[in-house]
Amino acid sequence: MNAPLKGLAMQAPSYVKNARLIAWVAEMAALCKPEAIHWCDGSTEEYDRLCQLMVDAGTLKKLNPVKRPNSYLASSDPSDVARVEDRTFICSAKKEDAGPTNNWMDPAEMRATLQPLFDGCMKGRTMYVVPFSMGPLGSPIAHIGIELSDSPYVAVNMKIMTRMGKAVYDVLGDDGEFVPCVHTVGAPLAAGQKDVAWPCNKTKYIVHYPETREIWSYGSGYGGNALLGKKCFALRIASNMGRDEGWLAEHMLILGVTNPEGKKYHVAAAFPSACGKTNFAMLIPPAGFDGWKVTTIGDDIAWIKPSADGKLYAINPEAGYFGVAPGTNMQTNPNCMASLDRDVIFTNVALTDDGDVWWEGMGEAPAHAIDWQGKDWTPAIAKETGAKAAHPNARFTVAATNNPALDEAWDDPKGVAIDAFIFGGRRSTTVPLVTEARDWVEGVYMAATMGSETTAAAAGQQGVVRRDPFAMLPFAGYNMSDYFQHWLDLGKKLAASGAKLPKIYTTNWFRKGADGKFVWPGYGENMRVLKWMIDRIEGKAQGNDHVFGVSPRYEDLNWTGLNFSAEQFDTVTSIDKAAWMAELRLHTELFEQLAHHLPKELPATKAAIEQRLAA
Ligand code: O2Y
Ligand code: MN
Repeated sequence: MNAPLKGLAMQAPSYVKNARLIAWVAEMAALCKPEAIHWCDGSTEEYDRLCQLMVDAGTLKKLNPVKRPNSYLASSDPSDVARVEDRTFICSAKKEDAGPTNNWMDPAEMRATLQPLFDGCMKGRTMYVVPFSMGPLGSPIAHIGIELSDSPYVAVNMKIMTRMGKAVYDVLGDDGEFVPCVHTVGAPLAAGQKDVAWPCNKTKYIVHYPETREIWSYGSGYGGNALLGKKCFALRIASNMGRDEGWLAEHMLILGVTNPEGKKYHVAAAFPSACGKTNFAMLIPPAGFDGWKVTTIGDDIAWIKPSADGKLYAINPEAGYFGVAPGTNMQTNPNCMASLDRDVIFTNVALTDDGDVWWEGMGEAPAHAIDWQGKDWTPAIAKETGAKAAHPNARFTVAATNNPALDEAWDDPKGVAIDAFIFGGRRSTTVPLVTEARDWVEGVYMAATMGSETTAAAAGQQGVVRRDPFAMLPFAGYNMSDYFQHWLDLGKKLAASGAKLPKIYTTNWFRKGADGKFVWPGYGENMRVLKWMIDRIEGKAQGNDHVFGVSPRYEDLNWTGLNFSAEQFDTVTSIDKAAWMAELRLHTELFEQLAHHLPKELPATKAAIEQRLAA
């Protein structure tokens, strides 16, 4: 490992040969004025040393090595616990290119705003130079980024979340391309000033310059705000790259599904945040599905490129999972729980008295714990005050290789051929359990209009629906209507080349009954829906052709091992004409908001649905 370079000694290690990179690091060091520069090599020794440094600084606690080997707990500042969408900016040259769903600022104005904030922002701290590959090293679908950060928490999380380290420089070579990502917690230290456990700044900026493919992040040390390979690069910047170069950067998990005949399929699925995406990514088929196997390629993001054979090949650009802990347990997600046995960084969960972790929904509560804010927590305190032991957005960072259901092709540089796309919303009414689009345009319509309810719905009523097209609302790095157009163009291009396009499905696991309770059991039982999709791809399953697609009838699903009546099935699949008329009026509102460059195919599809509904 390289010892931190004291002062502004700028020499890069001899294996770093990229002139643009060396010049950029020098420029950023001159601006941010760190006390030292550390070029990360990605070694285990480096990881251990940085973790120890954070233990000494009070940022991390080492967990009981018997209960949770090689694992740590970080507790963030209470003001720095989630992505900050209102402080996230797409600074394209033209406002219309960011579109109405993104915060925009003129790039020159933003640069002028950030310049004084970044000037001296790393004083008293080490600047870590973090080289990472999004995707298998050297894959034709992968891209390289370099993150400069004054947070050792970022450096160690990036080692888990990406292919991070020295080998990246071999791929980068003398003149390879990389996405420059600068991150600071925005808390310079004056000489002799004592640091805090979780430095951050009240002022936050998460800034993307799509034309120059740059990311600048100020003021937060948490998750998607600070681990810039994830939402910032792999979605916001990469969606711009994909539009310009003819590929897709999507907020999608990727699964391998093998049927009892041994035939393997791959599906990519988009769900808005907090819709059980990690559970679906690690689904275990229920009893009665002997011979079916589900394996994980990715849990959050997919990069998908058309290949010469006319198929769409997908990779998971990430190498780890940054998942939500609360609600995860041996019933909801056994594979995830097994992944968390060791080598984990937990953030904002509770610390038990025996040096392990606990969160709401994990299982039996401990008699006492230290909550995520460092306070005493007991079930009695929780009952009295409502205090949570873990923050609802508490996270784990863990390597994909910890997942017992990891797909053997998860690291294959050529990726896996996608057979189906799934778009899943969270709706208590209206949207059926599953619907297959009859063609690509109908599928794009389903994805463009998907939504999630933000407030708890009263029995039989729906809450406020937040439209989240393609589950990309916070992550599309350009105008959403241009993004729809890109999907339509890609479909047209593939069809013109004679390719068989992946099927497109929309799902909704969240319909409620008159009692206000979820009707569909979800979790592993979603396999029943997945099987229907695979059978449809094979031409083996039937369905009911209706106003906006094809859905299974009761007899089209396999019910072995589940007591789920035809009446219950009707509750999760019925299509209510009045509710759909109202739903389509909401689609009109969405299309009005996205009117600039809205592809004509979308209102035309809506009109066709309206006609069928009226007939
Ligand atoms: O709150 C954060 O910073 C993380 S958000 C996140 C993390 C992992 C996967 N998905 C998400 C998301 O918001 O979609
Ligand atoms: Mn996500």
